[in-house]
Amino acid sequence: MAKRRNRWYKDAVIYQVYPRSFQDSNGDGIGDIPGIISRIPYIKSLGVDAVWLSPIYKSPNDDNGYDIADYTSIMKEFGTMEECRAMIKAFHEAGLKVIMDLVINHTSNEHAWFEAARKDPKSPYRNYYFFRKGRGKKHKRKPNNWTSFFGGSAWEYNPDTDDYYLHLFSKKQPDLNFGNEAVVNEVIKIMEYWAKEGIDGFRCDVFNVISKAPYLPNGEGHFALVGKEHYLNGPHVHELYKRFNQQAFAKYDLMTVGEAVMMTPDVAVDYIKEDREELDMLFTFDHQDADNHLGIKYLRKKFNFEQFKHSFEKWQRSMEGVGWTSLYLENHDQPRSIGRFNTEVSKEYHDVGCTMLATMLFFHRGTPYIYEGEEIGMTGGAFKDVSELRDREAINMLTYAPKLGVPKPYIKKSLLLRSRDNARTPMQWDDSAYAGFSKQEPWLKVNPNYSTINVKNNEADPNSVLNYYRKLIKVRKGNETVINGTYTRLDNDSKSLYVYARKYEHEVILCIANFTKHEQPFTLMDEYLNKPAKLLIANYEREVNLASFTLKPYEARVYTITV
Ligand code: ISL
Ligand code: CA
Repeated sequence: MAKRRNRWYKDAVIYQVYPRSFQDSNGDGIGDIPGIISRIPYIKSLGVDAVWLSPIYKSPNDDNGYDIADYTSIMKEFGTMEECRAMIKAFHEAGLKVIMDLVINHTSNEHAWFEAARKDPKSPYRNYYFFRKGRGKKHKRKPNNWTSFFGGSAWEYNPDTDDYYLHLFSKKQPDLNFGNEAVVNEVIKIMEYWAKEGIDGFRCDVFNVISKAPYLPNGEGHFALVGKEHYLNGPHVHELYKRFNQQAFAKYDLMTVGEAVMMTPDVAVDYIKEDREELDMLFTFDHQDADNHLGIKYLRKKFNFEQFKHSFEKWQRSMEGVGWTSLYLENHDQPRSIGRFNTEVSKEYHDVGCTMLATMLFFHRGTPYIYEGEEIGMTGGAFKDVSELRDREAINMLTYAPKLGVPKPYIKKSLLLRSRDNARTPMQWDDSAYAGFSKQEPWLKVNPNYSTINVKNNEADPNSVLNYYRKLIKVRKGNETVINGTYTRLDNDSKSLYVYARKYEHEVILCIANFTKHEQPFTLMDEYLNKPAKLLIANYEREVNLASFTLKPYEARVYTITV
């Protein structure tokens, strides 16, 4: 069995690029590969080790590339395969690894497999998907009661063969049938294809929903994600990832991070325990749910600080001695973090809010991910009307949420505040028109605050959020305690502070973060009193007496203590 031993990602920081919104090179308002290439020096300057690119494959863009029409060619708006090769080469020459998005739960309905399957019940591709006759005498009822992540039934009628096909996401994203050996082999071929193109890893999209219970039984309940108990961590999922690991991930030395939908630590262990040889780490969501009900981001609730801290504590402790994990606050699906998690978008507290959150995140155990624009404190909230939104999920929610009894004005407000487009607005490079992202009006509105929040301004200011990130990344690099240390939460359920310690041999890293805009007293735990302590990093430049001091608004301070 091929075994991989170079676990470089444990000492790495990874930068996520959302290609559509990163840099347009040819003035069509859409980010592209030449645009990404032109910004490699910037990415390199952050001190990160790798990039994760959201999908760049051929796609009709119903879900911005998460609907793939051909896994081995490039979306025409983004460029060509040759340009893609040049990009991979350029990243490697800059010493950066490249992680590609692997979206295999579903293809686009414009994928050749689906086009063949849809038309002809005898097609060899028919069983690549889930086609089922409708229920009832006249076959008019959907094959089962499952609902889609994007709202509504998970079944779409196919007039060509008078039946339905399953789609857990949009109706343009039919689910692949991993019960079919041919599908498994096709997918392994795709992994091999990209491995041979020289990439260094995969971010596995919704990796834990790919194995469905045989016969697709009805699900329980009727609100959101009806049917989930029949596909979340489904019957053959471990077998599948073991095979992917043997035949691709380990064989080609690929790092993997699985996007884990509704994951719990006890289930996670089986995927990421090193001797299981399945995945390297997971993206989990618990901390994202501290300001919503039922894990649904549009059902707003007031930020629950204790829940937020508890989710970090829970995952940190349960993965200790078990397997690796990832750390993130933002990605292309989540609202921007500044303005969330008790921070605020205001002149006074924007920068400290951003740097506090980054500091708090970075000293946990795991690989930190930074989402494009997070490092300059880009904000959401640019949209004034839902007509400005482009995301398929948001558009669908407008129709489906009211059907589930969520009032329309409520869902509209939620979408303005939280829709995924909030994180997808064009990257703010400078204060020229369209933020230096494009010469033309971009596919999605630029946040008007680009005239102040942009890379150029951040570069010019030694105390900017951007320059703080650079410092933070450097400080974390090679730190054995950050990589290996145990985790203990030490804030006694404080309503204002998050305090935790990491311990490795005789070193403790103590991270103290004030999640409020008010001054807060801090007293050092007895066990660390009078021990040699050294400041590692802080987002206010000042000296304090660690034994007892008052934290400034959103202040974060990290110390190394010898014990
Ligand atoms: O963002 C969400 C809710 O608002 C999630 O439900 C999200 O859809 C889920 O985490 C899966 O996300 C991934 O797969 C989707 C794609 O739309 C997302 O962009 C991707 O990150 C389907 O491929
Ligand atoms: Ca372009």
